[in-house]
Amino acid sequence: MRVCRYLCVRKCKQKCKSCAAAPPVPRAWKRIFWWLILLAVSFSGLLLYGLPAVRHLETFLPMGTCPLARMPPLRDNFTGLLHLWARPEVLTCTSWGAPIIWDGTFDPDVAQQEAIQQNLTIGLTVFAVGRYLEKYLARFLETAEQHFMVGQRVVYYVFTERPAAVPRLPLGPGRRLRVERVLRERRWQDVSMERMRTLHAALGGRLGREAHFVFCMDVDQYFSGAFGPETLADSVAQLHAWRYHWPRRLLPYESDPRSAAALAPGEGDFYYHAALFGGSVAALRRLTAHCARGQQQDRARGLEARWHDESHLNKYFWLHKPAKVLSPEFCWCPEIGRRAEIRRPRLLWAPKEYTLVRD
Ligand code: UD2
Repeated sequence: MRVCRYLCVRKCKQKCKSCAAAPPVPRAWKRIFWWLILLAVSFSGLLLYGLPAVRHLETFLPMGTCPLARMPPLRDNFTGLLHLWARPEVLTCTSWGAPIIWDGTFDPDVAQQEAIQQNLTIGLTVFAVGRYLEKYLARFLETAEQHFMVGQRVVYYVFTERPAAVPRLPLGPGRRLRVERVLRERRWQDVSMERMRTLHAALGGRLGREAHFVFCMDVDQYFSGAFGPETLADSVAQLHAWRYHWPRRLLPYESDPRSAAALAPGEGDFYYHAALFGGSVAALRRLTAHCARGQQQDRARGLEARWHDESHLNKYFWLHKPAKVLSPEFCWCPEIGRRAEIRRPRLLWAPKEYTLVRD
């Protein structure tokens, strides 16, 4: 009625008498109008600030508990005694008895001494093909100098199609950089998958002769904390930062039974991240041979696994269980936001800029 009177004064002026009888603006419309405003505000709020909060709910999905934590202490070749009970809020061992390494479960000094005593050389391989080189390589290597196996003998292997463009950084004592030329594949998927075949050949050559243990990493990341010999083992897999709380049936394994990477329903232990895996030279030779062969088989059948080399890696680790699993603290994505269980991230994903680096 008030609206009507207002309109009446402004528009009708002379016709005020008829206004008194005019029907009121329907209340339902007003309510719908305010609901729409509220919805629009909440939706944009959710998009801007809310999604990490919604994602945070997944931390309430339990990861399970480690039965070994209640049994006689587990020993590790590098870390000595493992304190699996030190992190009761997360899963610290696998069902096949391998440790899942979280901050607080190991003594980094013991690992450091053990590696020095064994007089090890540790390899770190990284591919920087096309625009990935300028965009990520310098930071990856600079931060590796600060945090990767500090105090150990390290040999970096950079694989690229443009060796001359690799930045020559000052390296610490006992550390060197080797650059290996590779052909540039046309599609980024092929660059990613071809790594398995190239690594297999390199491990059978100079890299395999020089190093005792090797880590293979994506270049679009950077170190942010100590990544030391506590991570070493015969075969090492990395829990995927975006998937470590998800129930198994939601994990993005390859499901096409025609693919060599396929896992049947009910198969799979965790979802492992291909941005970081490692192990002894012999174990990595087996892993890379398996994945390269699987990719080749798929190609011959006109198939490509859902997550390329990562799908084949997940199949391999289902068939051949890793001896050590690294918690997401060892390869964390800052976009996920803060999580109490991620105490000290050691390697961080750089922001993905696919439109910039992919053709
Ligand atoms: C995911 C996985 C990656 C692999 C890929 C397969 C992450 C952080 N990584 O990576 O391990 O399984 O999916 O789909 O989720 N590269 C080049 N030049 C190229 C393309 C790739 O050098 O043109 C190298 C580089 O080291 C890069 C890696 O291959 O970091 C993986 O490629 P990506 O980072 O583009 O793939 P992404 O992020 O989807």
